[in-house]
Parts: sequence; C-alpha cells; structure tokens
Amino acid sequence: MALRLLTAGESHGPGLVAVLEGIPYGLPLTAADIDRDLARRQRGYGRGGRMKIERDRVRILGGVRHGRTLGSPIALWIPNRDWENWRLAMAVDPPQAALVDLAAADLPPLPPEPGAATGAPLPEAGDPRDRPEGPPGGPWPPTGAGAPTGAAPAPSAADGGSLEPGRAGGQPGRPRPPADGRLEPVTRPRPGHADLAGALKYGARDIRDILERASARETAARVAAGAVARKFLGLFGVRIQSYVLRIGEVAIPSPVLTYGEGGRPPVDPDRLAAATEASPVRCPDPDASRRMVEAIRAAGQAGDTLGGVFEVLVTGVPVGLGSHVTGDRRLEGRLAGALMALNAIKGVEVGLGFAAAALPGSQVHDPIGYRPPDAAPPPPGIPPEAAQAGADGWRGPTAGFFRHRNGAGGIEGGISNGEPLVLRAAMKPIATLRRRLPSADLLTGAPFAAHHERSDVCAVPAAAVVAEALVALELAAAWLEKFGGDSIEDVQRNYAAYCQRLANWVRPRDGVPTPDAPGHGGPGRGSA
Ligand code: EPS
Repeated sequence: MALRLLTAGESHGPGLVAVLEGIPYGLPLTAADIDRDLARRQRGYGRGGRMKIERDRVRILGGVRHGRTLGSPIALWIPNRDWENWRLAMAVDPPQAALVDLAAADLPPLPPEPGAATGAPLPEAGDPRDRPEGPPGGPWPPTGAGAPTGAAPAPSAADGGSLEPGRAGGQPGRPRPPADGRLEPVTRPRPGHADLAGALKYGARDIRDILERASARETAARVAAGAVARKFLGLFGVRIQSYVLRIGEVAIPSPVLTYGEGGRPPVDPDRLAAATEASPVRCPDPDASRRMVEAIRAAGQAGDTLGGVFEVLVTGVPVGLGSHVTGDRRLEGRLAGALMALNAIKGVEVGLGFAAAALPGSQVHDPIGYRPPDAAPPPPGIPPEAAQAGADGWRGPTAGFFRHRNGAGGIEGGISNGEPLVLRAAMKPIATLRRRLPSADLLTGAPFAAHHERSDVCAVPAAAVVAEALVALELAAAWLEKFGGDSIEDVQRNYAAYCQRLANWVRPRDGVPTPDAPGHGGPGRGSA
C-alpha cells in the first residue's frame, strides 16, 4: 500500500479532515499549494448558495515542517463555515448538552420569557443528569414517525437570510431549541441519493445521519489530499487537467484523441488549461460554454438539475506505470475505480471508451512510431533525464516510441504507454430537486414528495476538479510502487535510473530502417 488516504467529516459539521500517508520525506509543500485546488473546486456556474458561504482553506496539522513533508502522515483540516448555522443540528455532543454549551457560549441572551425564572446558574454540560429538560409540550429533539417535518429552516446566507450564527441559546437555566427546521428528522428520501439505502442499511431514523456524509462536501478533503499528490507528480513533469465536455444536451467532442501528422499533439496543454479555467463551466470551447450556462440556468428555473461529462488529461506520464500481471495492478482498473468512487459518477471511459466497441480493430489500435529523443534542452518542468528518454511535455519518457493517435487513452495492457492518459466520466444530475420527485416516508411508508433543501443545480465543473485529485492520488500511488523510496531524493534517483535505461534502449544498427523511412511514423516529433 504505497499511499493511503482517509477522510472524515460531515457536510454541515465542524469541518473536514484528510490524513494522507505515504508521501515521501522532502516534498516542498505549503497550504497555498492546496488552497489553489480547493478554490478551483468551489467555482463553476450552477453551484448553490452553499458556495457563497464557504471559502475553503486548508490548515496543515501534521506531516510538514518548514515547508517540507516529513514522510509522516499529512493531516489536513478544512473548516466548514456553514457550521455556524448548524451548531445544534449537527452538534457532536448529545443535543441537550450541545444546547447547554451554546447557551453558555458567547451568544447574546434572549429576552426573558414571561414567567421564566431568570438568573439561575447554568448546569454543567458534563453530567447528563444535570442537563435541563427540553421545553414543555413534548420531547426534544423530536423523534419518531410523529415528529414534524418540513418546517421552514432558519435563515442563512444561502436562503437569503443572514450568516449570523443561529440564535440557539436559551434562557439562562432553561435552554430551549431554536425555531430551526434543521433539527427535525429528515424522513422523505430523495430518489437518486444515498438517503433510503443508507437509512435502511444503518437503521437510521433520521436521514440526516446518512446524507451529511454522503454529501459531496467530502470531496473538498479529497481535493486537498490530491493537491499533495499533484505537487509530488509535478516534480517529474506530470500535469493533470480536466475540462467539461457535456452538460445536459450541450456537448463537444474530446479535443485530444486525434493527433496531427507524425503523432503531433492535437492541442497545446497550456492553451487548453487557460481556456478551461477561463470558462464559467470549465469547458474550453467558449460557444459551448455559453450554451452550457444557459442550459444550467434553464434547469434551475425549472426546479431541475443537470449532469454531464468531463475529461481528465494527464500529460508527461512515463511508460510503465501499473502492470499487466494481476487485475488489481492494472492502471485502467485503478483509475476507473477511483473515478467511480466519486459521488454521482455513473460511467467511466478510457481513450475511445465505448466508441471502440463500434469500430474495427484497425481504427481502434494506435500505430506505433519511433524517433530518437531530441538533444534539445527539455521544455520547462521536464527533468533533463526524462527529456533524454523522450519526454516532451505531452508524452512522458518512452525511449522514443510514440503513437499516431491515442485511442487507448495512454494505457495498454493495464500499463501506461507514455501517451497522455485520457479519462472521461459521466456524472448524473444532482439528486436534490426543487421539483420534488415522488417518494415514500422512511418511517411510515406514506407517499410524500421527496425532501428538498438548498442544493446545486449542476456540479459537473466541480466534479472535474475533484477527478483531477483522484487521478493524482492513484497515479502517485502507482508512481511510488514503481519508483518508491522514503525520500523525494530516493524517488528522483530511482526515476532517473529508469529514464536512463529508456534513453539507452534503442540502439540503431546497420540495415535497420531509419526513423523517417516509410512505415516508421513520419516526420519528427511534434511539439506540445
Ligand atoms: C450537497 C449539497 C449542497 C452542496 C454540497 C453537496 O450543500 P448544502 O446542502 O449545504 O446546500 O453545495 O456541496 C458542498 C458543500 C461542497 O463543498 O461541494 C449534497 O447534498 O451532496
């Protein structure tokens, strides 16, 4: 197990935690490296009010000293700003104790209720026997099938209200719950969400116990960990860029599968990245971007949601990551598994993907060419030893072999072949709909419209950023399996030795056709 990640935290709890183990000693790392990706994940037309509240920033709590990793587990913490609005509903303590804590906290006192005792000392929160009873008129928090549902939630910025912390404190000596619909059990499962299956599986009578962790808020923690993996891979010239190909019915084709003459890269990765990051939906085509925004706007107005397709391009990958020898080491399976483990993803393709099933083999498999690696200085960010083995900013080190197209998406036999990795994923529309779908109450089975609370209309642009992180983590793991060591220095030495083997692999002999001869892949290496 070269790299291990565990995340924790609920959507409206205090925050998210990621612990990443296996990053070698000596990787330069600062919070800014991580915050950049956290901010990218938050953008994108179609997000709901929540993203106006959150300003995701990481605090590195362990594993880094003086800007360099220590080889120990890296602990990351991302606070949820919305927690202020959910301190009671998502309290870690039992609810009555949490209420006492809040009453004792720095919240301004409520005006006295008629007839209420004032000035009585607050009981200690530590001993349940000392906790005050709930308000007269029924148990609190409400429980069971008879509990009311669907009360109006307390105002928050997202609902058009203020971002003030909930006025949750009660009278001194007599805490009472605030008028907050968030406290009430959710019992009407949303079709398409983890709600029903999760509640039945765990025996939860309040769906909130499931939905808080099923929420895609968790992906912020994976993005934070992925940013560390990205920084690691960046040392070796590997770059990961996602972009959106489809939202609803608006779609563009993949821009990277068909190469130019002699295997020339079809796009400049820098320009692709710039166009993507400039788009409100992270689609590199400005015209399609506009139409995607319009589709999201229309869906939102109709109380509906939209899914889509994004692609992840990884350039600078060396030949040789993953392996054909066992199923669990095949790179395709590992990357597809990582992407399928992202919330709302329902399909993954590699290279031509499903299109390959409709084509004859002659149009699917990528003809092989060869040209000796350039003696020219390496492009920026490419280690010299990788350039000597053929890395050019598009391809990684390949000993000089290349493909005339990339239908394989950079993976053959479960092994990276040196061409860029091309992965696509399909995301279903968000399951929380303002136009509620028919559902049945979790506890009574009675027919109801599904639960709705503030949500996104479309999160495909954000999911694409999360996918970059997942790919980075999986590739970093495969990298460490092949080139691993305790320190970055060790990994760099191992990688350099491999590049050297590749650089010296081909030894042209008399009588062997030269690279430019017919059938040998045409003119010189294209530039990215
Ligand atoms: C989500 C619902 C929305 C999203 C959330 C995922 O949050 P809320 O219920 O607070 O409005 O915005 O995504 C994030 C918070 C995030 O950071 O991506 C859901 O139900 O999955």
